[in-house]
Amino acid sequence: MKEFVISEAQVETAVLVGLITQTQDERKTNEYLDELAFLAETAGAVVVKRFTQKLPMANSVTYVGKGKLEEIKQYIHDEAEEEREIGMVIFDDELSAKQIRNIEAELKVKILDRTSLILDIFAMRAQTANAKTQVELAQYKYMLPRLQRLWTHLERQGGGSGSGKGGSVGLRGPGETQLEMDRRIILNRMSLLKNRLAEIDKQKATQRKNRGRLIRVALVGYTNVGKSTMMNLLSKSEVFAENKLFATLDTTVRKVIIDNLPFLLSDTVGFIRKLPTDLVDSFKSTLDEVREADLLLHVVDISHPGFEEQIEVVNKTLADIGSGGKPMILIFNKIDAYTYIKKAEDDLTPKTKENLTLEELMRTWMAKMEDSCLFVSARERINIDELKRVVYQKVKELHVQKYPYNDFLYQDYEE
Ligand SMILES: Nc1nc2c(ncn2[C@@H]2O[C@H](COP(=O)(O)OP(=O)(O)OP(=O)(O)O)[C@@H](O)[C@H]2O)c(=O)[nH]1
Ligand SMILES: [Mg+2]
Repeated sequence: MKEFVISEAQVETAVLVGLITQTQDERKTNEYLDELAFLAETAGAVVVKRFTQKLPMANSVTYVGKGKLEEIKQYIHDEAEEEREIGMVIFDDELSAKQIRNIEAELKVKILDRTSLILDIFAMRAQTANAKTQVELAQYKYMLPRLQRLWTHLERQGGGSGSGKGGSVGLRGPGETQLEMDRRIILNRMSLLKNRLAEIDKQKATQRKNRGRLIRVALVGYTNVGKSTMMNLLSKSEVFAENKLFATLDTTVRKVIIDNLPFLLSDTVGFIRKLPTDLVDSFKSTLDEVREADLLLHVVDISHPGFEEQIEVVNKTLADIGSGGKPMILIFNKIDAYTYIKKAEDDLTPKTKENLTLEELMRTWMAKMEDSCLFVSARERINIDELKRVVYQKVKELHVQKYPYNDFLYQDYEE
């Protein structure tokens, strides 16, 4: 039964590469690379080194400049000398087929970009038929424009004559045939997957219709902010929550009752920056729950230094899927973990956001959002009664608007 014994899991080592550009300063790049490292860890890799380069924009041939690529190559070589193998190099932005091909030829290790890394995690996390089908479709979507690269690779192994530009001319004929075949196989598979998803969509739509006249509330937010923890807290259910990115991939719906008011609450996939719209599209049926919700609970991790940008990313993604104008309550979670840098009394330079106390931050946001924002800790159960009260009020309001003749639920609450 040897094959069933999982051997000492082999940890893959990874190197990260990011750019500092006109639109992305050094602080931002470092934050993005922190997130990329977290993604890599979630996928099971260990990050051993980061490379950054200042460029006006990404180099269309090799992403980084020639010198930087040489530096990375040298590093991989030196590590190999020390018997430390670098398993992969991960780039923070989506790479084109051409870039991947050129970089791979130079570095000779596995090349990943942010998108393929996220897809890898999605594939690892997918549990339900729905999630699995969506991930597979997204993987093919990613692969299709990069097919040529796979083919070139095969041809190289097959010992195609010549190298570089000279070789590719003579190889054009068989290459295109092979490429066409691969393309057709993939396109067929994609249409099969799309049909399957349409079928699942239909089932889900029927399920949703049968749910009756209840207000639908959806938890949304950046990945790892605590949506599932909050779902568990409100619905007393057991949804998988973990300190990893994309712990949740499919949508869970629970009937929740606060006092005597029942409503439906859904927990769904978290959002992340630099996620290609194509990928978001693949999650259409998962996100239908958000699209059809009456109220959004937008959960924010206030202990994360980049939480304001995360709010923007979520709002933008919501607008992209056509859910921009929905009633929303902003829930700042993890207040137990909030930290700030205290300024010295005699320091007269203006306070930056790193210097704000939780109270100051709360005041700023409350002024901006009026009564639709809250500060809680789902894990430490701070302010949860307040959360329930606010959600109750809002759901009740929406319920009376939407189902005016169906207000029997509130009998106990008639004053
Ligand atoms: N300190 C602190 N940690 C929290 C709090 N709420 C959740 N967490 C932790 O944050 C991590 C992520 O929580 P999840 O509930 O899985 O987050 P999620 O938003 O569902 O994440 P994805 O499904 O991966 O997008 C877990 O380790 C939780 O224990 C909180 O109020 N305070
Ligand atoms: Mg979750």
